[in-house]
Amino acid sequence: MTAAAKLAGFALALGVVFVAATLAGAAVDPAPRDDAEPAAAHGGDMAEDHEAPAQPVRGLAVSEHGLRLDLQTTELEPGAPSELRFRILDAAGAPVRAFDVEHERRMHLIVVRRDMRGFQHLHPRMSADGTWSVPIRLPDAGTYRVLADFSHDETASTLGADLRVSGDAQLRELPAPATSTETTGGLRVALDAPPLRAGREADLRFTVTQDGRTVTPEPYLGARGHLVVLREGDLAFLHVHPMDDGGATFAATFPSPGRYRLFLQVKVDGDVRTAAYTVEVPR
Ligand SMILES: [Cu+2]
Repeated sequence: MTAAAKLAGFALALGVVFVAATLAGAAVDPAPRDDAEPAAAHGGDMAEDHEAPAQPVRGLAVSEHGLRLDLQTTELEPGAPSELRFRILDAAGAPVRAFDVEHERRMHLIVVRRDMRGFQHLHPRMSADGTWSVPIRLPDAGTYRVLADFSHDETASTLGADLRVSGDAQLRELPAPATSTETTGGLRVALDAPPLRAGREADLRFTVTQDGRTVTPEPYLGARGHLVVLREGDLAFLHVHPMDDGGATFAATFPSPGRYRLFLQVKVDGDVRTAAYTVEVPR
């Protein structure tokens, strides 16, 4: 993302806070706020130069912006050390080899089973012919979503395709919503968020503690953490902005009511740990 886009996102977040504060100040009782359309907060001239409303979700299509994800590895054996290979093809079918750096990398790859178990965030390497590859091992059978998140010619894309791991899949329910979770290595990560509402941008703040003491995560991918948000049902990928407030805070707009799974990754003592949460956006 460009600095200008980050600033625009931040300016919009300030705008939303301002509008919400104005509504709260004007309200004699809570009813006017409940009746306010979500669009009101994003209305006006401010929203026009902001990218989020135009593309609220990504990752549902194998092709967009004239680019196509050509997943060359579509089936794996459970538990076997393997390699995942893919290319991004342009409209003429030629491999794209020029990518912009976003969050310190040219390619971010998310692999997760359809029930949102087994989350992995990988950084593949590209060979001279435009083929990306990364070692991978998927222990459990099932259908997985592969999301390639990248930017080409300053246009961000997230393309998705399915990958099968052979065997009988033991699909599981999404864990119940929670605001605190434990990672490997004994970290506790608390999620602090305002009441969520479809179509409204919300700041999601994460606080990391270890043995009751607050831990400041090390820089990871250009921020104090990296957040991936996926929607239950279609695994739509939400675009979130890290906020430059010195902590692990992200601005996210949940496009529709329903449940979402948040995967926060923080680096502590040189290790990247993942904290996952289910959140529910009410109807
Ligand atoms: Cu990444």
